Amino acid sequence: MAEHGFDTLTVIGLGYVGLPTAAIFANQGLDVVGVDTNVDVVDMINRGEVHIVEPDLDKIVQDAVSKGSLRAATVPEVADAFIIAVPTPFTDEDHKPDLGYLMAATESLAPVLKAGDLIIVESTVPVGTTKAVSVRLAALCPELTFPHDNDAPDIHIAHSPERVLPGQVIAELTKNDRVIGGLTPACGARTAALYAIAVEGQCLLTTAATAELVKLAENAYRDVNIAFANELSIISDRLGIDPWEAVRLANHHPRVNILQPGPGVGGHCIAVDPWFIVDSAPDDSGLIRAARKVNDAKPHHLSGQILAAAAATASPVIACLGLSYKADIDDLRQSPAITVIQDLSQGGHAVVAVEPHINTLPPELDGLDGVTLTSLDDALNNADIVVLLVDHKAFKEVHQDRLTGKTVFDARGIWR
Ligand code: SAJ
Repeated sequence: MAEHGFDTLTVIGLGYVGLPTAAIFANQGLDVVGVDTNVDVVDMINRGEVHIVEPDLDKIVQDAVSKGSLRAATVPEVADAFIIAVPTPFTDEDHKPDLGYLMAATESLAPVLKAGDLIIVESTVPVGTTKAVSVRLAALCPELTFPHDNDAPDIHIAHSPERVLPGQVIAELTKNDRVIGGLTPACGARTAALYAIAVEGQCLLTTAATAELVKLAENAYRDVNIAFANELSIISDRLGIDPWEAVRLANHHPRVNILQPGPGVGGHCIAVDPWFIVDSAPDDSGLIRAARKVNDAKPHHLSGQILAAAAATASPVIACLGLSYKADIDDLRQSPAITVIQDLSQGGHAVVAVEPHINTLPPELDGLDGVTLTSLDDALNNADIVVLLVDHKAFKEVHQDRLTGKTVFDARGIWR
């Protein structure tokens, strides 16, 4: 056994957090198995390929697979430590946390657990979930003791939320400080020992419940601040003021740092996690709920403006540039761009969508009346109205001459 106490690691969930985490530990000399229920993903990774657009990820995965220190499988294997990094979405109807993937991942560990193992929940979860993981495993593994009711348990369990920013995951995985909440202090210390193998940032120890709230608070903080910028932009529209200029000038104040208005907030984190706080304390979370509503309403505000312009043009072709939830990635989850296009299609308009990072329309848009996916060139040649929804690099480089004579909505403020 290596001096730090870990030879083998199993990472459950090979998404944008789990896969780079697995590769980074494998490149530090651990024998790592990555687990995913998607067989195509498992096969790709075992060929040394990746299924996610993320700078440098392909290289570190290829390195680890070719060295033999990383392989993928569909079920967990025996290991010294387990990291759970599966999605924790919300239910569409009432914004309740959906812990189905997390509990399935938890239960999948029961057949392989042995005394001395460490389990780390990296998925973002409502307060109390890490303890619930321990309680569930205790029910499934009566021969082992667990930390929710034992100070010297056979199994250590902690929450250490991921904090990486898509687009710069590899650097942030190693450099960011980590909050580590053990169910007992020993659980926290053991978790810090594991991360110390690969993380240069500080490991900050606390309780599991505090770590759970810290992660939710980080994303709710950002959501509230983006909501402020988005509300300011709606006010600016009404007053005929350029919101990006107003934000830029306000930010010259030494204690003001307003975020950027945009078409709304997307992604599987900031648009989701604040609801976990609202769900835990519905009567005390008015500001957090209001911010979610402002950001969810923003794409409809934008589509209302576009529909008004379209009504003044005979049979307009509307080009929508960008489908992903933010720049230079291929992730379309909760993307405000999709909502805008759905609204425009419902308004009966022809929409040509451009997204350099995908080849086919996503299910939410596929089959919608008048919506097609095309190239940037084609869209700019044929459109009467051009809507910039994502500040992808390729769109920043569009020459202003290409927009002459067209009605332009720049929802990211990059063509001003
Ligand atoms: N956005 C704006 N204006 C801004 C900043 C962002 O409209 O000034 C929009 C983006 O376009 C996007 C959305 O907000 O639609 C979210 O993007 P983001 O870049 O703010 O965040 P994510 O969702 O990609 O990643 C966040 C990060 N959290 C924080 O910055 C507090 C990341 O560190 C977390 O690890 C990640 O959530 C997560 O997985 O929880």
